[in-house]
Amino acid sequence: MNSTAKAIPSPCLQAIKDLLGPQGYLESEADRAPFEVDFRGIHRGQSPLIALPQSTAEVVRLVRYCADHKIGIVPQGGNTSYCGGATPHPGNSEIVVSLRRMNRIRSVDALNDSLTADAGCVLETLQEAAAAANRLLPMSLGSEGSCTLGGIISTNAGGTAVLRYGMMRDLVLGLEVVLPDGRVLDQLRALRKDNTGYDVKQLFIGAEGTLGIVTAACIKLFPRPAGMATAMIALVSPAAALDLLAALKSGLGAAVTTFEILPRIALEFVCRHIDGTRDPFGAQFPWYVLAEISLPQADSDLAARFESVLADAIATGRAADAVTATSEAQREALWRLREAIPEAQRQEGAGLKHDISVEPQRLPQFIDEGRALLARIVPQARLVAYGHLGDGNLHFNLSPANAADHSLTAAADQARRAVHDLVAAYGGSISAEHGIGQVKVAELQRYEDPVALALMHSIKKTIDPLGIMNPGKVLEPGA
Ligand code: 2HG
Ligand code: ZN
Repeated sequence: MNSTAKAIPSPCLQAIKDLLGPQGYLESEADRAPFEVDFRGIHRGQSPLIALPQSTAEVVRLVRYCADHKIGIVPQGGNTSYCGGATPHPGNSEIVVSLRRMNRIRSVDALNDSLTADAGCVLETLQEAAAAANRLLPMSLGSEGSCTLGGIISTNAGGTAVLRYGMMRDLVLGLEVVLPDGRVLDQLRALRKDNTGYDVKQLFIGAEGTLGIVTAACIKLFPRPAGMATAMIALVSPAAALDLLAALKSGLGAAVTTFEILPRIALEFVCRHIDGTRDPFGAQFPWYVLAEISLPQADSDLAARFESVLADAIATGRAADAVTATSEAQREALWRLREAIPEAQRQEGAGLKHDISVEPQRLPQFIDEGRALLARIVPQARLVAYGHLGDGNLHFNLSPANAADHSLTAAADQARRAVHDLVAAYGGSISAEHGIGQVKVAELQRYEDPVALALMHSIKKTIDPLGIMNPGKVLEPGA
């Protein structure tokens, strides 16, 4: 099943509509439109019907029907995939399934630090429910106001606190998944310990909907931080940033929650395009880090200890300057400088994104080599390398020189190949947090360990022999 598959015949569409009931689908062109294009407007497809099931039982009926008639299914959460992972192919051969009507929080257990909810719940709503129980749901990312629990599980989302709490994979305790043949994998448990054979649920985390539809999940909560300190630190180089990270880790240990790096050009983009932002420093520096530390208990000493590590870093030349937030408003203003980078970069013209990771200590050298490579291939383009330094994950992005510069678009394939070859030489990942979707299917095929790739294909064939689940995403169909 692929993009050349036939359009779904009308009698099948009618049967699906009957099965879901009048509230259970969207059909008009205007209603379907937002589901047929990714949020960046790069990938466009067609789905004759957007299914909106309201229960796991309805998802089961829908999936069974699609399996019987070999109809492709594209699960879609908040539709913020960077890789076209939730966009249907053209040709009206696939049904988009949105669980947005399945948005019930089933339970919040403060004793076991866990939350169980339907997959259609929006992340922000879950964060609020955790906070109401005096707990922290540590997953936090730019799209938290729209992304859904099912989406962040299916894409194994990262966000800005991975350093401390891990990725989504680390936060899931239990899952409920409707398999491509309509069976339900019922592992919706809040067990902290379960060593019974293979951890099957992990297969569905990060599978981008290619193995089934996640319908509910139980996730870990944590104590709410009572003590927190945030600073932006100016630095001369990424190597100096890593030195600072080491100093923070030895001075404050597990309290280090966020360590995000941004180059001068990213700060300039943000200050140029995003209302209400400004450079917090009086002078210009080549690099900046947004660092945040947090502790579950109130600690009057925390800010002082943080500041003393920073003061020491400045005194010893590891850092050039630092600005510490003294109010929540200042904290938000510093965070805005980091979180607004994708939007600000978008406004600088059609760019090229690389979501890469290498071991953190190798990043400075990677940046130098990558910059030199790109200077040869796309000399006019501007490198905007920023991201989750503490996780070894950089968005090694490029922006054109100006609106008239089309050299980047023309040489995009060559530039991408060069960056990914370099990543491979460093033993890194060509998709650290955004997944594969439809954009990186060939890249996965090219760079993944062949044994791992063969296992992935066998798993896909075993769980989805008809290839109806998110066809053509992650793996080449029928390969
Ligand atoms: C971020 O870290 C996101 O801000 C987006 O992962 C990265 O737009 C990007 O390249
Ligand atoms: Zn990121």
